Amino acid sequence: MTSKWKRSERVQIAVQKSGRLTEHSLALLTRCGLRLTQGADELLAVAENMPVDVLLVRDDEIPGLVREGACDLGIVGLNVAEEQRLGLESGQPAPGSIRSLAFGDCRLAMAYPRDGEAQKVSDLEGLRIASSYPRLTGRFLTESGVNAEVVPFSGAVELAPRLGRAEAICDLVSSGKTLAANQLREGETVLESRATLLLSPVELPAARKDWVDLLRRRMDGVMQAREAKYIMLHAPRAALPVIAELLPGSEAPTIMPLEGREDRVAVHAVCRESVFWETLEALKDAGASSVLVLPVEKMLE
Ligand code: PRT
Ligand code: ZN
Repeated sequence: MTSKWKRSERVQIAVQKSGRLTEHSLALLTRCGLRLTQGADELLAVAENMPVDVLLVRDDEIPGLVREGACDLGIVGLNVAEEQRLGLESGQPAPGSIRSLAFGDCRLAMAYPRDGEAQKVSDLEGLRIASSYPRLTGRFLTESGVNAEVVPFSGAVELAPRLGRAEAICDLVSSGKTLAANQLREGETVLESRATLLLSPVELPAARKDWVDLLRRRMDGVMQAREAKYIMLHAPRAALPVIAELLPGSEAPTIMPLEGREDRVAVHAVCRESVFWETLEALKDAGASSVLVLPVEKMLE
């Protein structure tokens, strides 16, 4: 496909090719306005309407690509970004983690065999901990003042204790089902993780930087709109101070008169935090009626 944009203008974004972050990452880019078409080699998706290419790679490759400037932006779990950052030599520039994205939630946590000798980090002195995140694990042990051996393990870490390779593990957990199925008990949290947006430390040509900034602003907008709700209701004029207090994370609601009703007004507000049933019930108790909660599609400030 020929393009009206110069090669040097095109922003390169690294995204996981196939895994837990893929669908959400591509959906986020689509919500930022990119119309993506997959290339024949399946390693590249090209935006038709903006100078943006999406490189589809293994998640472990993403921090390196962004660090070296082969990609300007990358979307990867904070766990992967932090593990690799700890492996850099001092003074080596790391990609900046510039925004937390609202998906890929998990935690890197210690886990102990239910019937094992170690049940907490202080029991691990002189013992072995298997992990695919040896640097984060090592840092946690050091910070906990424990001298123990970290056994690097790639894949199926939860089997390490049964294989006699370690007395505890440090692994990613989301629901905890995998730990439970392997008779492991979750212990201390080493890192709370979610998908994060990485920015290259390599300086960008001006034209490309403008597009990177535009994408960053749109991602901010998508993230804000995700939680935001538009609330409409009718309320007694006298209850307005109480109602305004109850609207979560909203500034200056719009107040409008209701035809033929001196005592009641219409209130419209954007709420930036989750609106729970409890909030709606409290609004009703304060005299509100005809309460409507609508999703917000886009936000630009
Ligand atoms: O092929 P590639 O190298 O790109 O992918 P990958 O296999 O290394 O990564 P992938 O797709 O499994 O995960 C990508 C990212 O998703 C991780 O780096 C985390 O940031 C995030 N994430 C979120 C998770 C989980 N949740 C998760 N539950 N990554 C892995 N898991 C594992 C967990 O360790 C357990 O083994 O999934 C299993 C199920 O978890 P439970 O707790 O629900 O049982
Ligand atoms: Zn990986």
